Order: sequence, then C-alpha cells, then structure tokens
Amino acid sequence: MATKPPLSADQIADLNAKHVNDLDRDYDHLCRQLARRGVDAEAAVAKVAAFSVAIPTWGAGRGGTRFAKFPLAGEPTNIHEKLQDCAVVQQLATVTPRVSPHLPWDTVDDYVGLREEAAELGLGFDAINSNTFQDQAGQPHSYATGSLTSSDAAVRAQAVEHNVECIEIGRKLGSRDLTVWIGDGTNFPGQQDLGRQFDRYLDSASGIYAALPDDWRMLLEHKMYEPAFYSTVIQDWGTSILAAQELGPKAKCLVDLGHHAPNVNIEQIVSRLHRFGKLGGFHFNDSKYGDDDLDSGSINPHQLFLVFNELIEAERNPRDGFDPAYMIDQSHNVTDPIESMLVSAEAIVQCYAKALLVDRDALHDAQDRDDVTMAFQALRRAYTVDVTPIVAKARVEAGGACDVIAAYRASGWRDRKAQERKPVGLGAGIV
Ligand SMILES: [Mn+2]
Repeated sequence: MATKPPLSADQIADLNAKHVNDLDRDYDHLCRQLARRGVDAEAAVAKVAAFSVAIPTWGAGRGGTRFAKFPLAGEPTNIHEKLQDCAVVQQLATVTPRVSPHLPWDTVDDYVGLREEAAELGLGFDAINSNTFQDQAGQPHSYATGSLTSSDAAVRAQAVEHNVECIEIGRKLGSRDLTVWIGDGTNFPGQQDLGRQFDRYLDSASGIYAALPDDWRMLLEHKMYEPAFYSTVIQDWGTSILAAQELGPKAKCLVDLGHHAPNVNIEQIVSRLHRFGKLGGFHFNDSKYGDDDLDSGSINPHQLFLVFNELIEAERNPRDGFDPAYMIDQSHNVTDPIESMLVSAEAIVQCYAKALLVDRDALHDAQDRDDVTMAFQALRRAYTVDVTPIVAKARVEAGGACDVIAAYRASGWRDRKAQERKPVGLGAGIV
C-alpha cells in the first residue's frame, strides 16, 4: 500500500504555472476594490487559510438512491483507497485535512496503523460516525424495530455497545467527537408511544455519554424524516437541544443543512443553538426538495452565506466556547466524487469568505438604528463580491491548485485508478 501523497508538490506547481499570473492580477484588482470600502482582503485570505472542513470517507465513493447505484470505474472499494482519494482532495483544495470515518463501513484490524497511514497522506481523523440504521453481518440482533429507542432492551444494549466501541476506535484514530444519528421512528400513527420512545432514547444515549472521555463531545444529529416517514425520534433542533441539555455539557447539537422542513430558517437555528452553547457541528450539503444529498452551494449559495454570517457572529461572541465540527455530507450519485468534493469545498470556503467581508460595524450600527435598508445592504454588498481570487490565493499559498478541477483532470488520477483498482460492482443504493 503506497502511502505517500498521491500528487507531488512539483506536479501541482506545474499545473498552476499557467494560472498564477492571472490570479495575481485578479487578486490585486480585488484588493484595490475592497480597500476603497475599507475592507482588508489580506485579512480575509489569512482567515480562509485557517479554515477547514472534514470530508467523510463514504463521500469518496459513488452514492446511490433507494433505486440504484451506478458505480464509477476506479472508485475506491476500501478505506485505504478512500483515504488516497481524500488525500487528492486535500492536496488540491487544502481545506480538507481531516476525514470523518464511519463504522462499520471503515472497519480494519489495525486502527493505529490506519492513523499512521492517513498521516503519511497528510490526513487526520475528525468525528467518528456510528451506524445503527442498518444491520451488519454477524450482529446478534436486528435494528428492524429501531436501535437506541427499540422496544427490545437487547437491541438497545447492542446499539449502545456499538457506539461505545466507536469511541474506543476513535481514540486510536485521534478523533474527539462521536456523531450519533439514528433512523429510529415510525411509519404509522400508534406504532409506538412518542413519549416513551424518546424516554428510551435518553436512557440509551446516557449510556453512550457515560463512556465519553473528558475531552470528547457527543454530537446529536437530527433529521426531520427518512427512513421513518410518520415520526422520527430526533426530528428537529428542539428535540435535539432538549436531549443535549438532558445528557450534559459534552452533548451538543449537529445541524445538517438538508435535515429540515423546506424553507426553514436554518441560520436562525445556528444562532439559537449557539446562544445556549449547544452548537457542536454543521454538515454541509444542499437540497431542492426534501433531500440532503446535493452538492454544497449548488442550489442555494445565499443560504450558505447566511449560515456563515451567523457562524462568524457566533465566533465573535463565544458562549461556552465556539468550536463546531464542520463536515461535507452529501451523496455523489452522478459525478466523480473527488470533483464534487473539490467543487463543494470551494463553494463552502467562498461563502465563508463572503461572510468575512461583511462590514460588521456598519451592519450592527444599522441594526441598532433600525435602518433596514442599510442593514441588508451590509450583507448584500459582501455577498455580491466575487471572492474567487481570495480563495484561490489562500489555496495556492498553501500549496494547492489554482484551478482545482483543471488540475485534477490534468492529473489523470481517476483513469489511473480505473486501471489499478478492482471494479466496485453494481451494489445497492443508499447513502
Ligand atoms: Mn449529516
């Protein structure tokens, strides 16, 4: 198993050679434009350079739907190949230095070795994700009746035990967060008692919480519906924060951009959770209807900008600290997953950069004077800036690619892997 970074620094520099002069000109022009407004572009480049978002190991493979999955020649078929593809994303984009593993999908015999293998590729490990929403080969009990909230105590104990094992594996990998999402819910009115089901969740979750090391967090991810379609146990941020408050200070809420009713004001949820010190993480994706699968910023980049606007306000006013775990969480059904992650990482950083350009003094002053037009203009003037040169400047200075997609295609990575890797097979849908 080759564990050196997939691309060399010389390769990336060569790929950048024909772009860097144009980038410098565009960047200088943008600096002068922003300086006329009193905005410091260099400060934004420094903040962008310090920003990072994790990518999920499962994001390196082709996703699918409930109906089908269409494999891609050369896609990864095991955790080692997934790490290599994630390393390509990090080398070119330079803002995705950590991967978020998923158990048991990423099970190996030697986790200390896996951590070393990732480090040699320039990667660390972020939040570890448990999986009690599908049955695994050899497990004694089925999750057909739910997992942490099943009416069967033996099933609940198995689900708790799996999460505790995830913590133990995460410690070996260097993770410090456990993300818990359950698919538990009902499809029929009366199928379960809504109150007692939540009681069982709190009881099971407290068993996981008790196993958390002192410096770990338990991130509770809510989702309105799917796979359950009548009721879901942890369905919204209200239930999530109630559970997090009940469990204790190490329990935080994780907001996934796609896990809400249509048109819900997600930036306000970010603000509310932060107000009570419970914003633990954010999953980036986009959606048009009721999914959580489309690429970040592909449908509603303005919403993404407004979310970052709240995150920056939260960072400026930390309550019980501000250290949310950021991760891309989307399903790449029709693209090369590396390309989707490159484009998504860029879209996320662009919205962050735009939010950094908001004149906060002007915004707050307008808010205090109830000057609606100028308050909105403070946001609009930042949102309409083309921040491409700022983001590219930070990336190139970090050793990344000026044009991430052009560089990736020129590298020939996927074609080479299509020759080397074993075919993934048709497989099932999901993710
Ligand atoms: Mn998610």
